[in-house]
Amino acid sequence: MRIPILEDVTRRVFVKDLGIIGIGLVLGTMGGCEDLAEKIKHRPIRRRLRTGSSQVDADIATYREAVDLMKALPSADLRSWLNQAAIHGVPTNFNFCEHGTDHFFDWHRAYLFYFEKICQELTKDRKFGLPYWNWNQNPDIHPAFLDPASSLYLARSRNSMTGSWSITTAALDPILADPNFFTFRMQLEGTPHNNVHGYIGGTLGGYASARDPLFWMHHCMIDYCWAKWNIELGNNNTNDPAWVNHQNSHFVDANGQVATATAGITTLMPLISYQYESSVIGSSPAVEWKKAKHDYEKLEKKIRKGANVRFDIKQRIRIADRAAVSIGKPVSMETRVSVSDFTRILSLDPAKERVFVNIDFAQLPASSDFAVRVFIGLPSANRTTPTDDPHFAGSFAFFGGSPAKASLAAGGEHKGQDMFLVNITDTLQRLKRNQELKEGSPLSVQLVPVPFAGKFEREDTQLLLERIDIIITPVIINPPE
Ligand SMILES: [Cu+2]
Repeated sequence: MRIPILEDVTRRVFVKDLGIIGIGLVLGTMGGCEDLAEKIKHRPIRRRLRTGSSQVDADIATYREAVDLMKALPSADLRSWLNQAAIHGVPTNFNFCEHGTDHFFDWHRAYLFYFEKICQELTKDRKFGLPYWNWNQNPDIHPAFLDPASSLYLARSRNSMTGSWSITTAALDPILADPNFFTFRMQLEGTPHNNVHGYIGGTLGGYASARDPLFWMHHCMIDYCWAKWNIELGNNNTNDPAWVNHQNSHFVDANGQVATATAGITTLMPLISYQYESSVIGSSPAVEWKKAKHDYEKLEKKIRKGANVRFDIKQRIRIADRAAVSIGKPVSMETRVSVSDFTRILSLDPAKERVFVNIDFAQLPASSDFAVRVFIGLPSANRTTPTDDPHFAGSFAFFGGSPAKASLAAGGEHKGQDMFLVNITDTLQRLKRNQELKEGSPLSVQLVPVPFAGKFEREDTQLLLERIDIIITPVIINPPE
């Protein structure tokens, strides 16, 4: 059955703005233009990984078959399992992936898109969509990935994101509620993304993580977080031409040819080439994706347009400069904030401005078997201080070590994220209500490294700080639909 109006809309819109090559690329096949609307309407569904669903069971079976087929390809075939993983990284280094940059989302979306196309081609199942691992709702790794006899298995340190390192609703809600594309990315990458890599551990915790079949389900969840934030929650991506036109490369298409995708084109992929089965993330409910022609048209237009979003810093207050601290014990840094700055921080309107601690590292630590918890105004904070303490603001973790920034500049190698944001707006409001923050007294920030396993792999690991600032950013108000 044809939907002539939808077809006209999609043809007009995409041909005009992205070019016919663009549509073919996003669909993964050129085919006849007449098929466009049908292909879009029946695009593959990426379902939430879970037990008890025959559709998900079928997706897992197809995925296992695809992994087997990729593992059986000759090493000269760029679609082989190890070649696919090598695009992301090899055991000694990250290769081409984007971490810690504004292209973290779009690079990984294109990487998943082409990987999914390879799976479809090898299994001849054009309807296959990668399932995603919603670690917030289904913290246990799906049993299909735990059977040592299965090609979906790889040794990992842990089999579940439960317990004190779970990806909680309390941690996710403020991140998903951040309408700024740039600060949203930094927090989603630094907190849930890095924590899952590091806590699950094994190969998934390091450079070669894409060799673990579960990597693709973890990154599909990161991609769904971006899609939920953008499409379900109505936030806008930046329309900065430098971002939109950025060319992501080093991918391999279904036929084994080298392929690319601009950041702009990736923003449309969930509307054209696949769709998500919606699910709950934190307090954000599952919602039905818009299917009616009028709604689809509006949505597509909005996503394509983006918004004039930048990472604006209205004010920066220095807390610490270059320093080396051991992960073995917590650090507390305090700064004397001028009365006017203090008044400003305490009286700002959280609906209009946000306050973050911005932690910038000169170099990533040599080990990453821990997360760093951030507290405000609690110099005695330590490993045992609970995360429901009123002074707790948030946490972040590291994914992959890195050479020093100077050598990166010289060699241009890729690396892990080294700049982190922790939103302290609510913590400051809470401490203000409790009358714990007083003008004229120092403002202190604590960094508390806490090992995932109860003890550190290497107690002597150093954190090399470049600087720590408190920054104030304007809240972006999304225009009403
Ligand atoms: Cu990752």
